[in-house]
Amino acid sequence: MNNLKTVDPEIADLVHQEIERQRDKIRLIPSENYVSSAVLEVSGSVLTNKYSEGYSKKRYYEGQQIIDQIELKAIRRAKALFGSESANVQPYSGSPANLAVYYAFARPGDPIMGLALDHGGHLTHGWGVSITGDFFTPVRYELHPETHLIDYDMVRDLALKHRPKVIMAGATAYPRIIDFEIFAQVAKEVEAIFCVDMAHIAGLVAGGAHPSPVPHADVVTTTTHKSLRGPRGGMILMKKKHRKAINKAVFPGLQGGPHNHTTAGIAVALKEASTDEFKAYAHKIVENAKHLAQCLNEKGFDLVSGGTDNHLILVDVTKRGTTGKPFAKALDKAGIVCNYNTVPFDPRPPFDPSGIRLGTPSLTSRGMGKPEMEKLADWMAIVSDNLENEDALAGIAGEVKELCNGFPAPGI
Ligand code: DSN
Repeated sequence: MNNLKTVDPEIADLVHQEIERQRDKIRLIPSENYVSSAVLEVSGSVLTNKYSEGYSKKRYYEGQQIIDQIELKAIRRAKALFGSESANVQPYSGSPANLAVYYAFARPGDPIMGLALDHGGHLTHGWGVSITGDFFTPVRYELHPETHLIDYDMVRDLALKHRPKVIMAGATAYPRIIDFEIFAQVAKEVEAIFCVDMAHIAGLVAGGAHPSPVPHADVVTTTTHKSLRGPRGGMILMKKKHRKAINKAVFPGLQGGPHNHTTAGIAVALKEASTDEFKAYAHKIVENAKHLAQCLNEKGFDLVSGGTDNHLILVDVTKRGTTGKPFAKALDKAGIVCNYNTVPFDPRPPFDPSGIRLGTPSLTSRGMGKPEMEKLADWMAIVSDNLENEDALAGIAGEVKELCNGFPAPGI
């Protein structure tokens, strides 16, 4: 970054510090990853200089000879990788992608249905502080109080009662496989559009490590930067019959010009995700998550639903005499980065909830495996017994850094 160093040494220094942070810590936030050097290069390329409102061959500005080819390649690769009939690669991220779906199929005040945020859903699945819960009428299904699995009876009952225009499946903090077939049946019964937000699991779906929602859903939204390991961006896959409505909702409905440097980054990530190497990566993410879950169980941690089927683990830490926030902060000091998170039916407030949320996409990108999951569980147990012991936390941070040295991160 020699040019950056010359022009703006302060920002250059901060970027360098972030590189070191990402290099020296174990990153367990399940929505984060390390993109490849190829994705980084194209994301910082001259493609950022071009405006291209519209879609390929139907743009509002001239000079699209190259951009059209890039966007069409991204679309073709998305369709091929996920087996979808159509794709829109322009959403700026997951939230605009979800908003585009509601805008395409519902009018203000119409009911839309999604998993409650405090049960693992996302803000844009109709939570009150989001435009999606404010401009539409949210109907929220929850998890079953005993199993902590999605309460599919509740989904059906609420759908029959409220007749939502859109039924959203997908989650940000749900460690189990979602039964897309049941959702599709319910949506059919009430004539709703069935949308799956697969942002968290897109990489697992691409690699065949999680059932695909594409055959079941009318529309599938996703971010491109989580387990899919692409740049910060969004994508919508859909049945051909919904292409016109979705494209119109994305542009001109919600957005202006697409971020072409991101579109190219998505194209590159989709190419990478169609390799056998990526398939192995996707399966390894799940294997690591299951092993980490088992090791944490053995250390006496209380896991929501008892374990995991995907990339994510939700831990209720209250039985270890702490709460989510102080534990997450102590872990960070020990070089292990996660986020505090509510657990289902959490009696505690979201700013200091009962749990933490862990995920394995990033550490798997570094090539870590079972022995490292065992070490990680050991460290987490020690941290939980030494929340305020700065020396112990600093000692673990040193060991974590040493371990990380042996597992270089992509792009760094
Ligand atoms: N912020 C993302 C996550 O961490 O799950 C969801 O968009």
